[in-house]
Amino acid sequence: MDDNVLLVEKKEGYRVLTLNRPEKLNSFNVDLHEALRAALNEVASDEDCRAVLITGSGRGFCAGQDLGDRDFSDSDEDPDLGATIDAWYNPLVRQIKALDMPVVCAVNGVAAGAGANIALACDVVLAAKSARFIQAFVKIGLVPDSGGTWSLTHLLGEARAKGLALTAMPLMAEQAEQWGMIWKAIDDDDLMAEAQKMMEGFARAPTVSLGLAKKAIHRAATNTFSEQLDLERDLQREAGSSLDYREGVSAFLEKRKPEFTGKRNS
Ligand code: T3D
Repeated sequence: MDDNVLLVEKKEGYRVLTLNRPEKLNSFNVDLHEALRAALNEVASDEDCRAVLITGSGRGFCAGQDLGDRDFSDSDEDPDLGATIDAWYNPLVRQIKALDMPVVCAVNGVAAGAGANIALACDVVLAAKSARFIQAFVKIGLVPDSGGTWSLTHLLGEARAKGLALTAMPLMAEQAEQWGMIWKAIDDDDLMAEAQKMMEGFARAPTVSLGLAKKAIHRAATNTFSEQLDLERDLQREAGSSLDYREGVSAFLEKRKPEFTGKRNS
């Protein structure tokens, strides 16, 4: 395995994961999948890690699947792309969704194919103004994957989801922000500084409550209003027994800044 395909930086309270195959616009090969899976597993089991930042090196964020690994010109057999989705892309986006802490994506350049949809699976998407999102799949005869049909439909509605998926039209970061597909488009030179600032905030945040809020918002996509009220009650009960809730209230009453530990176990 090539160890260099993913750069992992341990910061105080958070992790920065940088996709690092710049000459291929950080497209995914098996090495990159394996490295990212291992890094996210490690994050999930690290009590001191309270947030994750995913970004890319070079001029692109991620161009999806490395098509160099999909050269079937010498073979008559049909490839089983469902198997690679099962093995890699679906577990990856499920892993991102299931992490009980914020996952921020800093889209530093073009995000195409699964690269676009992995970004959309993150909790907060920041993007350089020069970045573009492309549902490139139809250009090679595929359908959007990595949760793209779900994310686009929920974030944008059917008309825009279909427009992007069926035409593969590039969507610039500022338009993506205006449409509500991402949180914020940022001047290129300021992207990483803003992302780091956000991460430093998350590293001092009440992590349990952030994780529970993330979970509740995911469930809102399928729950009825009444089911959601019940879920909020249950999650509030859980949040209310966290150390950070005690600290938050004490700090408010004592008119001081709270010092949240983010500990998941009281
Ligand atoms: O297969 C399965 O397991 C199923 C799962 C599929 C998931 C998917 O993601 S399918 C979609 C795969 N991705 C694409 O179809 C996107 C292909 N790339 C592009 O359309 C363009 O590169 C971009 C629009 C992303 C960027 O265009 P541009 O003009 O800025 O850059 P470029 O010149 O096309 O690319 C720069 C280099 O990166 C170039 O290499 P070279 O010629 O300088 O040696 C190019 O070949 C390489 N590159 C870009 N994307 C990929 C790639 N190499 C391998 N795979 C890529 N996906």
